[in-house]
Amino acid sequence: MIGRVLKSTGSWYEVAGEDQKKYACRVRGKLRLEGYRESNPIAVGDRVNFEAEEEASVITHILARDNHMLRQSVKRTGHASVLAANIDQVLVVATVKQPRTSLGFIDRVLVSAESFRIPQVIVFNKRDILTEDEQEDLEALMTMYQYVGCKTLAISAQEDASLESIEDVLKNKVTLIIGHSGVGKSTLLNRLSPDFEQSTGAISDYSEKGTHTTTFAEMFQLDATTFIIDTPGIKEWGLVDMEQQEISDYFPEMRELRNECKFGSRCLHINEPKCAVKDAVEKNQITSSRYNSYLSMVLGEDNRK
Ligand SMILES: Nc1nc2c(ncn2[C@@H]2O[C@H](COP(=O)(O)OP(=O)(O)O)[C@@H](O)[C@H]2O)c(=O)[nH]1
Ligand SMILES: [Mg+2]
Ligand SMILES: [Zn+2]
Repeated sequence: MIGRVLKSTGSWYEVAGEDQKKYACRVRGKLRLEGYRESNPIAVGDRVNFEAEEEASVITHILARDNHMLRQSVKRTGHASVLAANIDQVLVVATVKQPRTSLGFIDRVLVSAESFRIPQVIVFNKRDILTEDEQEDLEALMTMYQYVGCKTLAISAQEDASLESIEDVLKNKVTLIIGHSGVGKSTLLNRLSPDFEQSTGAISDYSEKGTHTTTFAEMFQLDATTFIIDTPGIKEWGLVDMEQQEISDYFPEMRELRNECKFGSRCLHINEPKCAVKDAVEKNQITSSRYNSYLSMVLGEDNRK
């Protein structure tokens, strides 16, 4: 039978079969997927062939992926791992406060997704706790991200009577949710489908700090064609295997301009002469916030916050 991997704990996989039933699966021997070095490189979202059995079903093949999202495993020295496969969009859950999500973090996730050609959405949660000034700041932020082609929403997962705006965004898609702990991912999941019963609260936030808790992504099904992948425990986001020269390709507002730079695709837009990107920053056509994020990525500073 063909199924979709909902959860992986390393040795067991939870698979949703075509028959809408869930199966606990093991892997027999070593599975390989073309283009990947790891043996048993099964990720959440993978489509697999499996032999359905009462007790222990067995995954026999991993089907070719449409796409995948990589993340850096552990610290700088660690290698990259596949966070999820076959996703339609990445949804960043961010907050202006409690906790504040840095724009650097948001931009690094957007750049990663863009490098895998996966569309992005930003949802700013906890709008209920913002002062009027903070609401204005948030609107400016949303305008900035809309300008670079990102869909943005402001919600209160806790207080909004209806979450229709976000339900529309999720409908009929597989969505990978990324955000720091404490921004309200589990609260949102519980609101979207109360059967999920994800534990929420700030406590897990603190117990996770300082320890290398492994991140296990998990896929939840909202209806027959709507899936959400939650990724608990993400504290930082690093770019994986990206050449300095290619980073501006993943900033949509810079991508178009780079042909106009004197040094063309070799321009890093730092201090080269006749740089169209720097000109655009000076004219405020590219915001200094995005440009600073870009610089910190190219210079490799601060890449992991
Ligand atoms: N004020 C407010 N608090 C929220 C909202 N959404 C979540 N929270 C609270 O923020 C804390 C962290 O939420 P949780 O869903 O566990 O975040 P997660 O770590 O991203 O899964 C909890 O105490 C929630 O009750 C919201 O929209 N407004
Ligand atoms: Mg959570
Ligand atoms: Zn340039």
